[in-house]
Amino acid sequence: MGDRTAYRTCPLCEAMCGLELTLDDADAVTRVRGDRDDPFSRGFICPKGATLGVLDGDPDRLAEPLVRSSASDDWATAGWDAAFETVREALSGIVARHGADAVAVYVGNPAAHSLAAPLYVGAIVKALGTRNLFTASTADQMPKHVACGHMFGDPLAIPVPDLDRTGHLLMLGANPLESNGSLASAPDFPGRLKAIQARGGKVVVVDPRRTRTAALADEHLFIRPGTDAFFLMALVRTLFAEDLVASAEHLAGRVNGLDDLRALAVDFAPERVAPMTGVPAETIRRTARELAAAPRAAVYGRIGTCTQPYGTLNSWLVDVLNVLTGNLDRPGGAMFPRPAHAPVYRRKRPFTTGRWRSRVRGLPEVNGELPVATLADELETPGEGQVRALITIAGNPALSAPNSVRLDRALGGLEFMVSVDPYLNETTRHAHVILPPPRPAQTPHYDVALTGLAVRDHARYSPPAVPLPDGRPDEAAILARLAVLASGADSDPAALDDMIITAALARATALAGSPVHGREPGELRALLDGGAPPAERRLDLMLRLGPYGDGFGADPDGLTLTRLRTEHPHGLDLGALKPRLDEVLCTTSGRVELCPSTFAADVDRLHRALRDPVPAGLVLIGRRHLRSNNSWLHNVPELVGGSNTCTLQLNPADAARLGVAAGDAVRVSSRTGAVDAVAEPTDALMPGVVSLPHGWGHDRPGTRTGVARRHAGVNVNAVTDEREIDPLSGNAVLNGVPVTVTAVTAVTAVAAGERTPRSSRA
Ligand SMILES: Nc1nc2c(c(=O)[nH]1)N[C@H]1C(S)=C(S)[C@@H](COP(=O)(O)OP(=O)(O)OC[C@H]3O[C@@H](n4cnc5c(=O)[nH]c(N)nc54)[C@H](O)[C@@H]3O)O[C@H]1N2
Ligand SMILES: Nc1nc2c(c(=O)[nH]1)N[C@H]1C(S)=C(S)[C@@H](COP(=O)(O)OP(=O)(O)OC[C@H]3O[C@@H](n4cnc5c(=O)[nH]c(N)nc54)[C@H](O)[C@@H]3O)O[C@H]1N2
Ligand code: SF4
Ligand SMILES: [Mo]
Repeated sequence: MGDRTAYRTCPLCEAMCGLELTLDDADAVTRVRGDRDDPFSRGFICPKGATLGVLDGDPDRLAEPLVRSSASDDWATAGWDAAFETVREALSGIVARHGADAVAVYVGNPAAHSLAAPLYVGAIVKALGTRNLFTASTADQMPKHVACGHMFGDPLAIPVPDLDRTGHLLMLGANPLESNGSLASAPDFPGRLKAIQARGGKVVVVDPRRTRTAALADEHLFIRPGTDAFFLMALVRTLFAEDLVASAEHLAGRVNGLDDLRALAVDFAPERVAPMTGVPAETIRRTARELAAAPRAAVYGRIGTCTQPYGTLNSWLVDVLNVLTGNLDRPGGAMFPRPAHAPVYRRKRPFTTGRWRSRVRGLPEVNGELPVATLADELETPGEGQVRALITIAGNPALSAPNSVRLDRALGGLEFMVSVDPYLNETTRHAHVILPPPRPAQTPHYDVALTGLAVRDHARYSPPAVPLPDGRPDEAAILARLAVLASGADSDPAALDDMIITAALARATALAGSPVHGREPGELRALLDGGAPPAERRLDLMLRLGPYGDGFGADPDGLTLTRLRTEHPHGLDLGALKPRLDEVLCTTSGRVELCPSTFAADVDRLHRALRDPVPAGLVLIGRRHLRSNNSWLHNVPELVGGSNTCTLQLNPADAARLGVAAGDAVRVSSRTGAVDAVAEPTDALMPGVVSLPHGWGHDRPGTRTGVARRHAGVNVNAVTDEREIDPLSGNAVLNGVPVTVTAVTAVTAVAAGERTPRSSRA
């Protein structure tokens, strides 16, 4: 037969590059290249995507379900039916004894890169009836959802910088040269930044570390971790004070709260915030002036601005600046993508949070979930409503959550845990049943979650490149079956999809403004591709009701899944971002809320902090490396080693003061714990700031990831603090963590760099 080619969207990061896979006779992926005909990524690929074949063929990837007997703690492989039956029995028993909230769900990052999870996780949670949903979002972007929820009415309406047309980009807390971008999907982010410069534009990076992105930028401002809100407030205040607020015509009459905002910002003079932020007052003023003067500018804040005590204020102020400079919803500014699968008509409900609260700490629900920072509390604290069972889907909270050492311990105390995950790793070792999804090459792909954040509208569907063996469920089927058994039923999972499709059609036909308003749901149902797998049928439905869809025949030239698959195997370009504020706005007032009262009240914390002395002492920040991805690519030999090392970076002045040199072992301690790592002095770090990457610490017993174990590194989340959160979003504080650093002689855990630490003090 020989080699064959298949096209597939890369599922590893938010850039969503199109890949060209070469497969051999045995269906192994032998080569991965960037797909040059992909209209979105145009052939771009990074070292991670290039090793997708190695990941796909990883011998440690689980091929069958594993079931652990509580008595012996030994794992045994099991058939799918038997494994699901074990799950059903355990969950139904726990729900019967302790109620619905006794079962919690944790959903991790790869879920956002799949077709299956966005389609079925909601059904699982609904079937369980639990209020205990936790996701990686509260260790990531939840502040942005809260900010957009209050400002625009929709927590998913997140404006992205129009990278390809902007002339000025002010970027805070993002390092796309390593991360490839986040909440702004842009293959070849580095190339797009260089293009801004080539057009004569300017890129400004605000970061406590001189990252590769900062080095590429025209200007880099060091900022003390956790103080962006003061800096952003001072920019807002400068725009008002110097009469630089744009009277953008397209926003006239569409914005509330301008006067409240002006009054709120008065106290944040650049001179006042300079000692706190470390950014000189004159630099703050100039930054504001340049932002205002640029004909097309965008402000973009990412994880460095979210995972800190003022995460929501930061996320809000970023878009406040986009509004004040007239750049919201205009080309070259900050714009709302228009994904092909998301209907533009919908019922509008005002955004609220706190519809329920977490049992132990009383933290408000946000977006239907509770903060991962309180998951351990819910597992450990006895009493009615205590979590006794956990379903994890594509998550590794035993490494990724704040104070994950505590969480790791708490996972060990669960009555029952089931994990949908391809690996037996730090988290899933606590499970009683592991249900592994198939290889990426066997998995269909469409980016439900991420196309809404792309800097260019497009749609792309990848069919599985390799068929599944008979009886082997794909991830959608695994999750559908979990949803069905979570409801206590024993029915066919296909019935679940039918129910969801029926409900969606009923809603769409009833809603004025929908392309199928007034039609007969049964008639539309019959038009869906009956031969397609259930997840694909649902995707077809979404595309047909979407803004480019065929509206079930209303627009014969419109999009269907069949058309996308057969006519656009490399993906369909849907053009540059388009102004669409009217389509997304759904606040009660029908306007952009520039100064929501919840945010204004939270500004009190900034006032209080400004009255206190500027905190002294070292603070810890994170770090991402290009050839890594959170906790789960360290089993790919091609990606570990080299620059991808788990070292503690610190400023040479701090190193000298502490008496440590490059290669020395240091201990990083905080309220929650301590880790030992190898010191790497570098003036890329601002004085007073130290940095460790996350996702390491693969030395725990009972895992089956051989390569990762040999490159274990240490887990930074042993020293992050689950008590510290952004109160409005519940988001974890993972940056700006107060730590002490000391030189050590005996090393308990060696960093992933493979260099043996030598001691500085005998
Ligand atoms: N200190 C610190 N902590 C952090 C961060 C930080 O910057 N600093 N970053 C935070 C951020 S942004 C995030 S998103 C979280 C990530 O936190 P998590 O999502 O909890 O962790 P990941 O490391 O992404 O683990 C992903 C898991 O999914 C599994 N997996 C991979 N592919 C698939 C698949 O196709 N299907 C299924 N079912 N499973 C799959 C992997 O084996 C792994 O177990 O970490 C957070 N934690
Ligand atoms: N190679 C690689 N790519 C990834 C990932 C990965 O682990 N590795 N993870 C993926 C995930 S889950 C996500 S969410 C994205 C994240 O994508 P990005 O947001 O681009 O992530 P980082 O590279 O961590 O960049 C955050 C930057 O914030 C800086 N920072 C820390 N504290 C502060 C602060 O208080 N203020 C300011 N202004 N800056 C601060 C850090 O120094 C860092 O440079 O990346 C994704 N892509
Ligand atoms: S940039 Fe992201 S999406 Fe593109 S190839 Fe690399 S890992 Fe995959
Ligand atoms: Mo993330």
